[in-house]
Amino acid sequence: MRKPVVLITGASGEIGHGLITRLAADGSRPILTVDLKPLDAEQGRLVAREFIGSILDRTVLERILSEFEIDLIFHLAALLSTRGEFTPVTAHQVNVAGTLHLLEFAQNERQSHGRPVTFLYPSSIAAYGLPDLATKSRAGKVKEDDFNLPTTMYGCNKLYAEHLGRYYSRHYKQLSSETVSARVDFRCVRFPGLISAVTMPSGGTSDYAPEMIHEVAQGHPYACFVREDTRIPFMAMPDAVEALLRLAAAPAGALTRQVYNVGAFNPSAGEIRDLVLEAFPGARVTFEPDLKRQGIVDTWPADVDDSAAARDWGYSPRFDLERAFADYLIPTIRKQYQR
Ligand code: AKB
Repeated sequence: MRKPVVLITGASGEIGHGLITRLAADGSRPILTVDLKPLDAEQGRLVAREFIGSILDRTVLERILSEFEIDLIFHLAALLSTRGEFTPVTAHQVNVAGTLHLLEFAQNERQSHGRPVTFLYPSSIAAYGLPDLATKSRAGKVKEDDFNLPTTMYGCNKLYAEHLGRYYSRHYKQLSSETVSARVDFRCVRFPGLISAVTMPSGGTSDYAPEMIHEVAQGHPYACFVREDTRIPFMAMPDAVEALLRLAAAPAGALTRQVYNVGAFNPSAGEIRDLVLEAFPGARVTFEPDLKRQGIVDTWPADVDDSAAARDWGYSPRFDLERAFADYLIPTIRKQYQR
């Protein structure tokens, strides 16, 4: 039997960065990565093998299938909500066809080595679509099965990919003459906006929060593209990585759902500005809403109900808003830009 391996797609993105570091420190499985972009040199040294290529290219996945026994997959590759609106067909290809390839790959691994394959999928608050601001403010903490009417290509893709995961794990080839006894173990978290102290996002619509902090820390003025009163949930990146690892490690019997909300804090853009100015007095932050991007954020919930994640697998974020700024974001970002 070959040693079980973990596969990360979209590994050179923001979540991949934190996840590789954590998985490498844990050392329980060799790490394989797939991304169009190479990992940075430091991260590259932490992985057993790095495949540079597209998840849409079946030959990459076929090579991996023939050489490795994968029992854990973090499928992170995606085109985010802002970028997806400029290239919706490409977004659909990457986010839906790409996910289909990975699920098929996971099912093939499951059948070929016979052991369980856990498939971790980060979905998003973009899977929600609240019809107007009055409903958004009345809705409060939104539950997983409410307001599932996304307005972006990315949100539609995420919601559909959740259903694909459910299909592969519960109903795959249900009419086949041969009984399919072994299916993929699909588990999904719906992330809020993520804020990392070490990487900058690109192509998302929740990017105003991390952009504001990183730009100001570099001494640049920042014009925020949403209104000051805009409110959506956010989370510090270490908690996002921890959530994926915790859900991956949860006993299957404890899980009552396949898709779980996770949240940590939900400041308005104005409250984020206040914390940024506290840390960097004299910085210049203005609000110059882009009405179209604003329209997207206005359909996302002001908060999420993550009680199912807390109950089933002990989800509990380490960082609330104050801690995220005081203990993680500001000290790490300061150090980074002082270098
Ligand atoms: C985006 O803004 O598209 C992402 C997300 C909220 O999923 N950060």
